[in-house]
Amino acid sequence: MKEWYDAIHEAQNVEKLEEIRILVFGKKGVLAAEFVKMKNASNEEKAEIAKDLNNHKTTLMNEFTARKIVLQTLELQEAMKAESIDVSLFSSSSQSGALHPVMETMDKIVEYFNSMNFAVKTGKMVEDDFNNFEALNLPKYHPARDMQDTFYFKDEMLLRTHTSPVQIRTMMNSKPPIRMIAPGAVFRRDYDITHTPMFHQVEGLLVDEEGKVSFANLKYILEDFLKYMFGEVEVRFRPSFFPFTEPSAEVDISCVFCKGEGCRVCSKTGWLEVLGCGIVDPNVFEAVKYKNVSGYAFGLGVERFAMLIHQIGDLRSLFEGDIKLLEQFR
Ligand code: 2NL
Repeated sequence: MKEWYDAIHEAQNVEKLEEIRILVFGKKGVLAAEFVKMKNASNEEKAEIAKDLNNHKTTLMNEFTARKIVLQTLELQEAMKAESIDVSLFSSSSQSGALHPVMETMDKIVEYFNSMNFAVKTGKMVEDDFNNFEALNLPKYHPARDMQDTFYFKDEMLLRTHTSPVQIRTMMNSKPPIRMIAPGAVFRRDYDITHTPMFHQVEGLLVDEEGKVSFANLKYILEDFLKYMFGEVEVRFRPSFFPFTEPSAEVDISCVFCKGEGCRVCSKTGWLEVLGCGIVDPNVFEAVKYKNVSGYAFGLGVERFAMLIHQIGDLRSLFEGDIKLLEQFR
């Protein structure tokens, strides 16, 4: 039995120890064989042998248990050493993101109007008919309300087609004067080279006592704003029409690509349209129950600004999430 005791004591790993356990304590093992041999002995001898064998069995079992704990502990330590992570090693560099050019452009626009004391207001993207259309002098059966142009839900709810509902809600909830911008996502059923079903707008609104707000005030701030955004460009105002302003104008800058020489982007005109604006129509003030006030308003598409600032040719590339494009705007 001494040799088996030594074998257990010197086993080098748990696997080897298990082999020895089967050889010693197993059904066909060494101890079992000794107990079988005992059958042939006399009764007195049997008692003597059995006592002796049981003593050996206990000694071997104790050693087996002790050795198993030692080996398991050692193997666990080995495994922990092998699997541990060396935090002092250099890691592979992780990629960092960047602000999307549309958001960067929006931030710059907001920054300008903030510096001019315009409050930034946001609202809900799901709007109702009154705030998106009715209050903006877009009555029932106006073509802009067409199912073809607007995403409708049931119960006359819709995805806002412009951020104007934010200004309407602000006027409904607070007294004049108002000096605000409304940046955010808007939705129209349109998809081609120059239109996406979702895009971003910044609209502005200024309201004060009747006679205090002029087209000249509007012209001054928009010219200053466009020079802040595009550098030294020419700015021109063209008469136009919007249901919510009267008079209305569209604003052009000299083409940032050809400096007004005439190119593909400006269709050889030398000018790029960037803004719509005007003096708030009295029907809008009537809808929000404002009396004896005057105001100006304007609206612009942020994607168009981003494209002109960064010389991006196709509007749709702003919506594809292409890393190669986005990495250029770190
Ligand atoms: C454009 C033109 C414009 C407005 C938006 C507005 C809002 C209220 C009252 C009056 Cl609450 N007007 N917004 C006015 C003129 C033009 O946007 O071309 N946007 C991309």
